[in-house]
Amino acid sequence: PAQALIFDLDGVLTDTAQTHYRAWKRMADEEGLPFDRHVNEQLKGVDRMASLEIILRHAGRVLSAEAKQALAERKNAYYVEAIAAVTPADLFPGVERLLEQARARGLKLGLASASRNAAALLERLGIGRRFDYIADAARIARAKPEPDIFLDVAAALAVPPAQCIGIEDAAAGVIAIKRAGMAAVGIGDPAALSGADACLDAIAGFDLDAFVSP
Ligand code: B16
Ligand code: MG
Repeated sequence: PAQALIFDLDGVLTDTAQTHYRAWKRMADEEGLPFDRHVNEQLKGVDRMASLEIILRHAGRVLSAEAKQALAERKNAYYVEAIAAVTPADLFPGVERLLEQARARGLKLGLASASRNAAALLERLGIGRRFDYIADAARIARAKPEPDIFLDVAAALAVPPAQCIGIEDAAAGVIAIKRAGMAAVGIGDPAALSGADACLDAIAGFDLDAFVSP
């Protein structure tokens, strides 16, 4: 039986996938880099620098390491500015109830977000204290789709990976969960998340009885 739920953040607990998109789009427009929602799909769950590399590759632009650093920092400044306005009302419906129910069943709760802004965002959302462990993306060796961040969370929770359920909205994240040897619940388009063991339209549809025996 499952002993832990390990959540992704952006696109699973709140709609910051949109916020990331708008911050990248603002920077890309300023730089004359073609960038749209189709390219953005490839950025979900991918870390900051790797996201920029995808945008630059798509635009056919080659830049120095310094120039890339500056663009990544500018995007992050736009993102940080946007999440300053986040409140608990920005949680997706059903998140607080799910966290409460999982806690009542004795499940451990972990967070496996590639975002270096994850802890700050959880505080803004008012759920920082609900998690037993929040991975520090800056200290994870290999990004999703490698399993490192999910394995780090499982180890910190002292739960074997086979007893963990990972919940992700990104293709790279679902692959990371499966490589970690966990069950994967995808949130979003099943066609984009084909490796998931189950797929839901939104986190509100997560039924603990269906995934975790009572
Ligand atoms: P930051 P997740 C990921 O978070 C986002 O999906 C991805 O779009 C973003 O580039 C990445 O975090 C890094 O975020 O620039 O704030 O460090 O989906 O893994 O919760
Ligand atoms: Mg995500």
